[in-house]
Amino acid sequence: MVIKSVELSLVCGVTSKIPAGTLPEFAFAGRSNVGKSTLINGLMNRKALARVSSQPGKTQTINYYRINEQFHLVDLPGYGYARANVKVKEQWGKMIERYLSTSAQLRAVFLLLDIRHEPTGQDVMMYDWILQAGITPVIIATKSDKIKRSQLQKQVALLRRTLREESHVLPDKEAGQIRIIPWSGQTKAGREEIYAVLDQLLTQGPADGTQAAEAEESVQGVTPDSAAE
Ligand SMILES: Nc1nc2c(ncn2[C@@H]2O[C@H](COP(=O)(O)OP(=O)(O)OP(=O)(O)O)[C@@H](O)[C@H]2O)c(=O)[nH]1
Ligand SMILES: [Mg+2]
Repeated sequence: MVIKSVELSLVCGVTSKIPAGTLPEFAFAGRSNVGKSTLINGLMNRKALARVSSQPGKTQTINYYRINEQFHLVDLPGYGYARANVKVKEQWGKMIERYLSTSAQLRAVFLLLDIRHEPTGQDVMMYDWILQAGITPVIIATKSDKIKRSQLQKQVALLRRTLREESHVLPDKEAGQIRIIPWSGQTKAGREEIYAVLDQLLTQGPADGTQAAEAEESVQGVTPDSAAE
């Protein structure tokens, strides 16, 4: 994938209507501070178009970035921000649910998990929401530069195992196929693999059950065996 143009095309507030849109969308979900905005900047080759902050809870709107006049990367607000009040948390849940259920152009959701930590209950809940919406979830294991290379395989296995064991929705037969791509915002390791997923889903047309299943088989994710390479 070659990035020719990027622009922030739309900012959607908590209470606003989710726009219908015409371009394919790829959304980025995950805990506050997990690195969603950093990943979007990395994919766009921009240092700071998406706001990055050491303060959690920075992105509290749904931000649409238009790439190559061809598709949107959608930065979703992070969850698990302890200092957010109850009302904000409630609004957040409604907004994400509304986005997942009404966005006709959504091709995949990248769920970001910190490679260093076991996924939380909220992470698993988010994973289940994505599955229930009939959308392909792709796990991005962020901050891979913060662990030793020798720990990579073990941590990827921990993420996979927790999702498999804790998910209430994941069908058994698919449990071994959870696609996990380690990524570093510092070294950009993993970027080509993420571009390959985007390319693949863009050429496939709108996601329905069958196409998602085919994508699952044909896109190479990191399996426990290949993670150590
Ligand atoms: N070392 C390292 N730091 C990262 C990486 N990704 C993000 N960070 C840092 O983690 C912090 C949070 O990153 P953001 O991209 O703002 O996280 P976010 O998920 O968008 O957070 P919210 O907008 O609050 O939901 C920043 O200090 C980033 O520099 C990574 O891959 N490696
Ligand atoms: Mg952000």
